[in-house]
Amino acid sequence: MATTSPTSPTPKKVNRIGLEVLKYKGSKTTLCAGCGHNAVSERIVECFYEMGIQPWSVAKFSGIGCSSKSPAYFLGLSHGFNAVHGRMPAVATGAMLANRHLLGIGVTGDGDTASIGMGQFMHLLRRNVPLIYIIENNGVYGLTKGQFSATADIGSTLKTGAPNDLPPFDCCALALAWGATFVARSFSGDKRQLQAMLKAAIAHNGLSLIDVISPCVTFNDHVGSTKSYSYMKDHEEVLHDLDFVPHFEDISVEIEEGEVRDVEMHDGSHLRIRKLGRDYDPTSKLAALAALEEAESKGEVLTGVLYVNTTKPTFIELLDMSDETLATLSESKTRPPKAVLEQVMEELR
Ligand SMILES: Cc1ncc(C[n+]2csc(CCOP(=O)(O)OP(=O)(O)O)c2C)c(N)n1
Ligand code: SF4
Ligand SMILES: [Mg+2]
Repeated sequence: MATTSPTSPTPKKVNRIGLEVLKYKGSKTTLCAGCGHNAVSERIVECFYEMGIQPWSVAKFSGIGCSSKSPAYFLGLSHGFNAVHGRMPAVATGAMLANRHLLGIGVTGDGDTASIGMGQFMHLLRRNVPLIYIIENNGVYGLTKGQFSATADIGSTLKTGAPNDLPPFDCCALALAWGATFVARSFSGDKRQLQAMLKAAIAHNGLSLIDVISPCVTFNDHVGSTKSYSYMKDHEEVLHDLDFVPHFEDISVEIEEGEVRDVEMHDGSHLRIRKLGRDYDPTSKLAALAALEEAESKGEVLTGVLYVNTTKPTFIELLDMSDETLATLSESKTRPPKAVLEQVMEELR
Protein backbone atom coordinates (compact mmCIF):
# COMPACT_ATOMS: atom_id res chain seq x y z
CA MET A 1 0.00 0.00 0.00
CA ALA A 2 1.29 3.52 -0.73
CA THR A 3 0.04 7.09 -0.34
CA THR A 4 1.08 10.33 -2.06
CA SER A 5 0.67 13.96 -1.05
CA PRO A 6 1.15 17.15 -3.08
CA THR A 7 4.29 18.04 -1.09
CA SER A 8 5.94 14.64 -1.35
CA PRO A 9 5.82 13.11 -4.81
CA THR A 10 7.55 9.90 -3.64
CA PRO A 11 4.94 7.44 -2.36
CA LYS A 12 5.43 6.63 1.31
CA LYS A 13 5.56 3.00 2.35
CA VAL A 14 2.79 2.14 4.79
CA ASN A 15 1.64 -1.06 6.45
CA ARG A 16 -1.74 -2.80 6.22
CA ILE A 17 -3.38 -0.22 8.50
CA GLY A 18 -1.92 2.67 6.52
CA LEU A 19 0.83 3.72 8.95
CA GLU A 20 4.44 4.53 8.14
CA VAL A 21 7.20 2.87 10.16
CA LEU A 22 7.91 6.27 11.75
CA LYS A 23 4.69 5.89 13.77
CA TYR A 24 6.22 2.83 15.46
CA LYS A 25 9.44 4.50 16.54
CA GLY A 26 10.18 6.14 19.89
CA SER A 27 12.69 8.73 20.99
CA LYS A 28 16.36 8.52 20.12
CA THR A 29 18.20 5.96 22.24
CA THR A 30 20.44 7.14 25.07
CA LEU A 31 21.94 3.66 25.57
CA CYS A 32 25.58 2.95 24.63
CA ALA A 33 26.29 2.47 20.91
CA GLY A 34 26.42 -1.27 20.22
CA CYS A 35 24.31 -2.24 23.29
CA GLY A 36 22.27 -5.34 22.45
CA HIS A 37 19.16 -3.66 23.88
CA ASN A 38 19.10 -1.20 20.95
CA ALA A 39 18.82 -4.10 18.48
CA VAL A 40 15.83 -5.49 20.42
CA SER A 41 14.07 -2.11 20.22
CA GLU A 42 14.66 -2.06 16.46
CA ARG A 43 13.11 -5.52 16.10
CA ILE A 44 10.06 -4.42 18.10
CA VAL A 45 9.57 -1.41 15.82
CA GLU A 46 9.82 -3.60 12.70
CA CYS A 47 7.54 -6.35 13.98
CA PHE A 48 4.73 -4.13 15.25
CA TYR A 49 4.87 -2.21 11.96
CA GLU A 50 4.87 -5.35 9.80
CA MET A 51 2.07 -6.94 11.83
CA GLY A 52 0.00 -3.75 11.40
CA ILE A 53 -0.70 -3.35 15.14
CA GLN A 54 -2.37 -0.09 16.16
CA PRO A 55 0.29 1.57 18.36
CA TRP A 56 -2.40 3.16 20.56
CA SER A 57 -3.70 -0.33 21.42
CA VAL A 58 -0.36 -1.29 22.95
CA ALA A 59 0.76 -0.88 26.56
CA LYS A 60 4.49 -0.98 27.29
CA PHE A 61 5.82 -1.87 30.74
CA SER A 62 9.26 -1.95 32.32
CA GLY A 63 11.10 -1.83 35.63
CA ILE A 64 14.47 -0.15 36.23
CA GLY A 65 17.70 -0.71 34.29
CA CYS A 66 19.20 0.13 30.90
CA SER A 67 16.87 -2.53 29.47
CA SER A 68 13.91 -0.98 31.25
CA LYS A 69 14.67 2.37 29.58
CA SER A 70 14.09 0.69 26.19
CA PRO A 71 10.32 1.28 25.93
CA ALA A 72 11.13 4.98 25.48
CA TYR A 73 12.88 4.03 22.21
CA PHE A 74 9.99 2.23 20.48
CA LEU A 75 6.25 2.72 19.95
CA GLY A 76 6.11 6.38 20.93
CA LEU A 77 2.34 6.49 20.33
CA SER A 78 1.62 3.64 22.78
CA HIS A 79 0.74 3.74 26.47
CA GLY A 80 3.67 3.17 28.82
CA PHE A 81 4.49 2.63 32.49
CA ASN A 82 8.02 2.58 33.86
CA ALA A 83 7.57 0.78 37.20
CA VAL A 84 9.76 0.37 40.28
CA HIS A 85 12.75 -2.04 40.06
CA GLY A 86 11.43 -5.63 39.79
CA ARG A 87 7.77 -4.63 40.17
CA MET A 88 6.74 -4.45 36.53
CA PRO A 89 4.73 -7.73 36.61
CA ALA A 90 2.26 -6.41 39.20
CA VAL A 91 1.68 -3.20 37.26
CA ALA A 92 1.32 -5.09 33.96
CA THR A 93 -1.09 -7.60 35.51
CA GLY A 94 -3.30 -4.79 36.79
CA ALA A 95 -3.28 -2.95 33.49
CA MET A 96 -4.06 -6.05 31.44
CA LEU A 97 -6.98 -6.87 33.74
CA ALA A 98 -8.31 -3.32 33.57
CA ASN A 99 -8.26 -3.34 29.78
CA ARG A 100 -8.28 -6.80 28.21
CA HIS A 101 -8.19 -5.32 24.73
CA LEU A 102 -4.67 -3.92 25.11
CA LEU A 103 -1.67 -5.72 23.65
CA GLY A 104 0.88 -5.75 26.47
CA ILE A 105 4.65 -5.81 26.09
CA GLY A 106 7.07 -5.77 29.01
CA VAL A 107 10.78 -5.16 28.54
CA THR A 108 13.02 -5.87 31.48
CA GLY A 109 16.53 -6.93 32.45
CA ASP A 110 18.06 -10.03 33.99
CA GLY A 111 18.56 -8.04 37.21
CA ASP A 112 15.05 -6.62 37.14
CA THR A 113 13.57 -10.10 36.57
CA ALA A 114 15.81 -12.69 38.16
CA SER A 115 17.19 -10.77 41.14
CA ILE A 116 14.87 -8.24 42.80
CA GLY A 117 11.82 -9.16 40.69
CA MET A 118 11.86 -12.97 40.86
CA GLY A 119 8.80 -13.24 43.14
CA GLN A 120 6.70 -11.10 40.84
CA PHE A 121 7.97 -12.92 37.76
CA MET A 122 6.87 -16.31 39.19
CA HIS A 123 3.30 -15.17 39.72
CA LEU A 124 3.07 -13.61 36.27
CA LEU A 125 4.00 -16.98 34.75
CA ARG A 126 1.74 -18.98 37.07
CA ARG A 127 -1.20 -16.81 36.07
CA ASN A 128 -0.47 -16.88 32.32
CA VAL A 129 -1.13 -13.15 32.07
CA PRO A 130 -1.47 -12.27 28.35
CA LEU A 131 1.74 -10.30 27.95
CA ILE A 132 4.92 -10.39 25.87
CA TYR A 133 7.72 -10.45 28.44
CA ILE A 134 11.20 -9.78 27.04
CA ILE A 135 14.28 -10.20 29.21
CA GLU A 136 17.25 -8.32 27.77
CA ASN A 137 19.76 -10.64 29.37
CA ASN A 138 23.36 -9.40 29.64
CA GLY A 139 24.34 -11.20 32.85
CA VAL A 140 25.04 -7.92 34.66
CA TYR A 141 23.38 -4.88 36.19
CA GLY A 142 24.37 -2.54 33.34
CA LEU A 143 22.79 0.61 34.76
CA THR A 144 24.66 0.34 38.08
CA LYS A 145 28.01 -0.32 36.39
CA GLY A 146 28.29 -4.04 35.78
CA GLN A 147 27.81 -6.16 38.92
CA PHE A 148 26.98 -9.84 38.19
CA SER A 149 23.27 -10.64 38.02
CA ALA A 150 21.57 -13.93 38.90
CA THR A 151 21.80 -15.10 35.26
CA ALA A 152 25.60 -14.76 35.13
CA ASP A 153 27.25 -18.09 34.39
CA ILE A 154 29.52 -19.73 36.90
CA GLY A 155 33.14 -18.96 35.97
CA SER A 156 32.26 -15.93 33.83
CA THR A 157 34.58 -13.07 34.73
CA LEU A 158 34.22 -9.34 35.27
CA LYS A 159 36.54 -7.02 33.33
CA THR A 160 38.85 -7.04 36.36
CA GLY A 161 39.16 -10.82 36.00
CA ALA A 162 37.06 -11.54 39.13
CA PRO A 163 35.04 -14.74 38.53
CA ASN A 164 31.40 -15.38 39.30
CA ASP A 165 31.25 -18.21 41.86
CA LEU A 166 27.49 -18.72 41.86
CA PRO A 167 25.38 -20.87 39.54
CA PRO A 168 22.92 -19.02 37.27
CA PHE A 169 19.16 -19.10 37.00
CA ASP A 170 17.98 -20.18 33.54
CA CYS A 171 14.89 -18.00 33.05
CA CYS A 172 13.57 -20.23 30.24
CA ALA A 173 13.73 -23.35 32.42
CA LEU A 174 12.03 -21.46 35.25
CA ALA A 175 9.35 -20.13 32.89
CA LEU A 176 8.63 -23.68 31.69
CA ALA A 177 8.34 -24.97 35.23
CA TRP A 178 6.17 -22.08 36.39
CA GLY A 179 3.58 -22.22 33.63
CA ALA A 180 4.53 -19.90 30.75
CA THR A 181 2.76 -20.88 27.54
CA PHE A 182 5.34 -19.50 25.07
CA VAL A 183 9.01 -19.82 25.92
CA ALA A 184 11.83 -18.77 23.59
CA ARG A 185 15.48 -17.76 23.69
CA SER A 186 17.24 -15.61 21.14
CA PHE A 187 20.29 -13.43 20.64
CA SER A 188 20.08 -9.71 19.95
CA GLY A 189 22.46 -10.27 17.00
CA ASP A 190 20.08 -12.72 15.29
CA LYS A 191 17.70 -10.40 13.48
CA ARG A 192 15.69 -13.00 11.57
CA GLN A 193 15.13 -15.39 14.46
CA LEU A 194 14.13 -12.64 16.87
CA GLN A 195 11.69 -11.17 14.34
CA ALA A 196 9.88 -14.49 13.86
CA MET A 197 9.70 -15.05 17.61
CA LEU A 198 8.38 -11.58 18.32
CA LYS A 199 5.67 -11.90 15.70
CA ALA A 200 4.64 -15.27 17.13
CA ALA A 201 4.57 -13.72 20.60
CA ILE A 202 2.33 -10.90 19.30
CA ALA A 203 -0.06 -13.58 17.99
CA HIS A 204 0.07 -15.67 21.19
CA ASN A 205 -2.79 -15.50 23.69
CA GLY A 206 -0.97 -15.88 27.02
CA LEU A 207 2.36 -15.13 28.63
CA SER A 208 5.20 -15.14 26.07
CA LEU A 209 8.64 -15.21 27.61
CA ILE A 210 11.51 -14.27 25.30
CA ASP A 211 14.93 -14.39 26.92
CA VAL A 212 17.24 -12.42 24.61
CA ILE A 213 20.97 -12.65 25.20
CA SER A 214 21.75 -8.96 24.76
CA PRO A 215 25.42 -8.09 25.34
CA CYS A 216 26.42 -5.08 27.46
CA VAL A 217 29.30 -3.61 25.44
CA THR A 218 30.43 -1.40 28.30
CA PHE A 219 30.63 -3.87 31.20
CA ASN A 220 30.33 -7.45 29.92
CA ASP A 221 31.72 -7.89 26.40
CA HIS A 222 35.30 -8.92 27.15
CA VAL A 223 37.19 -12.22 26.86
CA GLY A 224 36.06 -14.35 29.84
CA SER A 225 32.43 -13.16 29.70
CA THR A 226 29.82 -15.74 28.68
CA LYS A 227 27.35 -13.03 27.59
CA SER A 228 29.60 -11.32 25.03
CA TYR A 229 29.07 -11.07 21.26
CA SER A 230 32.06 -13.31 20.57
CA TYR A 231 30.98 -15.95 23.13
CA MET A 232 27.52 -16.08 21.54
CA LYS A 233 29.05 -16.38 18.07
CA ASP A 234 31.06 -19.41 19.19
CA HIS A 235 28.51 -21.10 21.50
CA GLU A 236 25.05 -20.42 20.07
CA GLU A 237 23.24 -23.63 19.13
CA VAL A 238 20.25 -22.78 16.92
CA LEU A 239 17.45 -25.27 17.55
CA HIS A 240 15.51 -24.73 14.32
CA ASP A 241 14.75 -22.29 11.55
CA LEU A 242 11.67 -20.14 12.20
CA ASP A 243 9.17 -18.63 9.81
CA PHE A 244 6.06 -16.72 10.74
CA VAL A 245 3.04 -16.38 8.46
CA PRO A 246 0.66 -13.70 9.82
CA HIS A 247 -3.10 -14.30 9.68
CA PHE A 248 -3.48 -11.66 6.97
CA GLU A 249 -1.10 -13.44 4.55
CA ASP A 250 -1.70 -16.47 2.35
CA ILE A 251 -0.77 -19.67 4.20
CA SER A 252 -0.96 -21.98 1.21
CA VAL A 253 2.84 -22.17 0.67
CA GLU A 254 4.01 -25.76 0.00
CA ILE A 255 5.96 -27.32 2.87
CA GLU A 256 7.95 -30.54 2.76
CA GLU A 257 6.40 -33.18 4.94
CA GLY A 258 8.43 -34.13 8.00
CA GLU A 259 10.68 -31.09 7.72
CA VAL A 260 8.35 -28.42 9.07
CA ARG A 261 6.17 -28.29 12.14
CA ASP A 262 3.29 -25.87 11.84
CA VAL A 263 1.87 -24.30 15.00
CA GLU A 264 -1.39 -22.43 14.49
CA MET A 265 -1.61 -19.44 16.82
CA HIS A 266 -4.69 -17.98 18.48
CA ASP A 267 -5.33 -15.36 15.78
CA GLY A 268 -4.93 -17.77 12.83
CA SER A 269 -1.27 -16.92 12.20
CA HIS A 270 1.16 -19.79 11.73
CA LEU A 271 4.57 -20.37 13.26
CA ARG A 272 6.53 -22.64 10.97
CA ILE A 273 9.39 -24.47 12.61
CA ARG A 274 11.85 -26.02 10.17
CA LYS A 275 14.03 -28.85 11.42
CA LEU A 276 17.79 -28.21 11.62
CA GLY A 277 19.31 -31.64 12.17
CA ARG A 278 17.30 -32.78 15.18
CA ASP A 279 13.63 -33.62 15.68
CA TYR A 280 12.12 -31.29 18.21
CA ASP A 281 8.57 -31.08 19.49
CA PRO A 282 7.87 -27.48 20.65
CA THR A 283 4.62 -28.57 22.30
CA SER A 284 6.43 -30.83 24.79
CA LYS A 285 7.53 -29.20 28.03
CA LEU A 286 9.68 -32.22 28.87
CA ALA A 287 11.48 -31.99 25.51
CA ALA A 288 12.15 -28.31 26.17
CA LEU A 289 13.58 -28.93 29.63
CA ALA A 290 15.70 -31.82 28.33
CA ALA A 291 17.05 -29.71 25.45
CA LEU A 292 18.03 -26.91 27.84
CA GLU A 293 19.70 -29.35 30.21
CA GLU A 294 21.63 -31.00 27.37
CA ALA A 295 22.79 -27.65 25.95
CA GLU A 296 23.93 -26.51 29.38
CA SER A 297 25.97 -29.67 29.91
CA LYS A 298 27.73 -29.04 26.57
CA GLY A 299 28.36 -25.36 27.32
CA GLU A 300 26.03 -24.29 24.49
CA VAL A 301 23.48 -21.49 24.43
CA LEU A 302 20.36 -22.95 22.86
CA THR A 303 18.18 -20.51 20.88
CA GLY A 304 14.77 -21.05 19.32
CA VAL A 305 11.12 -21.42 20.32
CA LEU A 306 11.40 -23.95 23.12
CA TYR A 307 7.73 -24.35 23.99
CA VAL A 308 4.29 -23.27 22.79
CA ASN A 309 0.96 -24.15 24.41
CA THR A 310 -2.01 -22.56 22.66
CA THR A 311 -4.68 -24.23 24.80
CA LYS A 312 -4.08 -23.14 28.40
CA PRO A 313 -6.50 -20.41 29.55
CA THR A 314 -5.11 -16.96 30.27
CA PHE A 315 -5.49 -15.15 33.58
CA ILE A 316 -8.33 -13.09 32.10
CA GLU A 317 -10.17 -16.22 30.98
CA LEU A 318 -9.52 -17.97 34.30
CA LEU A 319 -11.08 -15.05 36.17
CA ASP A 320 -14.03 -15.08 33.77
CA MET A 321 -13.66 -11.34 33.24
CA SER A 322 -16.33 -9.41 31.39
CA ASP A 323 -15.71 -8.74 27.71
CA GLU A 324 -16.17 -5.07 28.40
CA THR A 325 -13.08 -3.11 29.40
CA LEU A 326 -13.10 -2.73 33.20
CA ALA A 327 -11.56 0.71 32.90
CA THR A 328 -14.62 2.04 31.07
CA LEU A 329 -17.37 0.15 32.90
CA SER A 330 -19.91 2.50 34.46
CA GLU A 331 -19.87 2.99 38.23
CA SER A 332 -23.22 1.22 38.53
CA LYS A 333 -21.61 -1.93 37.11
CA THR A 334 -18.46 -1.87 39.23
CA ARG A 335 -20.00 -0.93 42.61
CA PRO A 336 -22.32 -3.33 44.44
CA PRO A 337 -25.70 -1.64 45.03
CA LYS A 338 -26.47 -0.30 48.51
CA ALA A 339 -28.87 -3.16 49.25
CA VAL A 340 -26.12 -5.76 48.58
CA LEU A 341 -23.68 -3.93 50.84
CA GLU A 342 -26.30 -3.79 53.60
CA GLN A 343 -26.89 -7.53 53.23
CA VAL A 344 -23.14 -8.23 53.53
CA MET A 345 -22.95 -6.04 56.64
CA GLU A 346 -25.93 -7.88 58.10
CA GLU A 347 -24.20 -11.23 57.51
CA LEU A 348 -21.08 -9.99 59.32
CA ARG A 349 -22.97 -8.86 62.39
C1 LIG B 1 14.65 -0.96 44.76
C2 LIG B 1 15.90 -0.70 43.96
N1 LIG B 1 17.01 -1.42 44.24
C3 LIG B 1 18.14 -1.22 43.52
C4 LIG B 1 18.17 -0.29 42.53
C5 LIG B 1 19.45 -0.06 41.77
N2 LIG B 1 19.41 -0.63 40.43
C6 LIG B 1 19.00 0.11 39.36
S1 LIG B 1 19.02 -0.74 37.94
C7 LIG B 1 19.61 -2.11 38.73
C8 LIG B 1 19.92 -3.38 37.97
C9 LIG B 1 19.65 -3.32 36.52
O1 LIG B 1 20.06 -4.51 35.93
P1 LIG B 1 19.22 -5.19 34.79
O2 LIG B 1 17.80 -5.33 35.19
O3 LIG B 1 19.91 -6.45 34.42
O4 LIG B 1 19.25 -4.13 33.62
P2 LIG B 1 20.45 -3.69 32.64
O5 LIG B 1 20.85 -2.34 33.15
O6 LIG B 1 21.54 -4.68 32.75
O7 LIG B 1 19.84 -3.66 31.32
C10 LIG B 1 19.79 -1.90 40.09
C11 LIG B 1 20.30 -2.91 41.04
C12 LIG B 1 16.98 0.44 42.27
N3 LIG B 1 16.91 1.34 41.28
N4 LIG B 1 15.87 0.21 43.00
S1 SF4 C 1 25.85 0.08 30.25
FE1 SF4 C 1 25.64 -1.84 29.13
S2 SF4 C 1 23.46 -2.37 29.27
FE2 SF4 C 1 23.67 -0.20 29.76
S3 SF4 C 1 23.36 0.89 27.83
FE3 SF4 C 1 25.57 0.58 28.07
S4 SF4 C 1 25.98 -1.31 26.98
FE4 SF4 C 1 23.79 -1.27 27.35
MG1 LIG D 1 21.25 -6.79 32.90
